[in-house]
This record gives sequence, structure tokens and C-alpha cells, in this order.
Amino acid sequence: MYKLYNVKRWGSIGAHLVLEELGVPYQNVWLTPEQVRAPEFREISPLGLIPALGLPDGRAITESAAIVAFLTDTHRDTGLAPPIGSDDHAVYLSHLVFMATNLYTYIDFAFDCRRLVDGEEQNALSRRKAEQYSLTLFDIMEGKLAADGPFLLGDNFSAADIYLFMLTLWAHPSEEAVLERCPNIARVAAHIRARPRLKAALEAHGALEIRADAAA
Ligand SMILES: N[C@@H](CCC(=O)N[C@@H](CS)C(=O)NCC(=O)O)C(=O)O
Repeated sequence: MYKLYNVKRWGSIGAHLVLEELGVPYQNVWLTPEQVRAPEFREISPLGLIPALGLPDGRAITESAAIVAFLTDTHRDTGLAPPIGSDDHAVYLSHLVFMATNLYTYIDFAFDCRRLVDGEEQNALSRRKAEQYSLTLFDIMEGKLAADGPFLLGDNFSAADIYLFMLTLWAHPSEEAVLERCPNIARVAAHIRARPRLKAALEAHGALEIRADAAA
């Protein structure tokens, strides 16, 4: 059985919602931020980051895009990803990796840049820059939805839409500000919040309502 290492309203919500949509059995392991930051967790996730997914053979994998792509490609009959080898699948992977390497990274930096700079002044400046850049990246995703929507893969809802939704939850300056700026992303978010299979997990993360305050 899979084992999901999960923190409320953190990036593991993406893998959590995908597992719920797929309807496959998994063990949900709720962690506190302190448990994620504890040295023991590095044995599961070398950088001390969630999500991590325990595999049936006992190993664990990290990196949200890899986890989502692995799950949807392994459980293909649920239609959360296009058929492997199709052009749509190439676009699907490209969306996931684009969001993971660009948007996720800059949202994290908008939250905290202390790994890169010294002192609070530089941190505040870098965080502001990262926030601005993350908004440019959201605009790119918004443009893709405006051109190809209603979903990232046209008429087909996929785990890429769930991944994009996940990123809005702790975006800066706030989730509400990003959704107001990007009406097509807001529509995808509303669709996800209305999917019956996802209601319980969204509720558990406290993510049924749009947040007006910045993630802290
Ligand atoms: N590249 C990683 C990034 C994961 C990441 O940054 N996770 C954050 C939560 S959203 C985390 O675990 N932070 C640890 C901390 O704040 O101590 C992925 O895509 O999975």
C-alpha cells in the first residue's frame, strides 16, 4: 500500500487529492511542521520536504511532480492523465514539471529566502522579487487556460489541474489575490472544490474556503 506523508495545506495536498480521485488504497500519515523538520524525517525525504510517498516495496519517493505523474500513469483507467505516449501526455508532463520547477520554487522563495541571502532586509527584498516572479508564472498558467481551457488539457480534467490548484493554496500575496488576478485558474479551483470525491480531503486540509491572508 502507498503511504502519503502529508501536512495540512502544504504541498502534499496535491498528491492527497490525486490519491482520492484515483480511489486507490493508501495510508495517510499526517505530520506536523516540526515532525517534517526533525532529523529522522530526512531518512524518508533527504531535504526534509513533503510530499513523500512510501511505495509498496518500502522505499519512498519525493518530488511532487514525480509522485503525481507516477500515480496517474500507474492507475491509468481513472483518466486523470492522458494515455502514455500521446501528444497530450507530453503536454501533461510538461505542465507538471513546469509548475514544479518554476512556480513551486518561486512560491517557496516568496515564503522564505533565508537559504539564499543574509539578513532580514535582503530576505524581505528577495521574497518580494520572488512573489512578483511567481505572479508572472501564474499569469503564464492563466494564459494557457485562457487559450486551451477550460482545463490545462482542454476539455479533459487532469491531475495537472489539481497540481495548479495546490499551488494557489499558499501563494503570495494570498490565495484570494491570485484567484482574483487569474479568473481561469479561479474557475479550475472552484471546479476542484466542487468535486464530491475531493470534499473530505479538502475539508481535512482546511482548504474548502479561499484564504484572504498570506501563508505564514
Ligand atoms: N521540489 C519539492 C518541493 C517541496 C516543498 O517545498 N515542500 C514544502 C512544503 S509546501 C516543505 O516541505 N517545506 C518544509 C519546511 O517548510 O520545513 C516538490 O515538488 O515536492
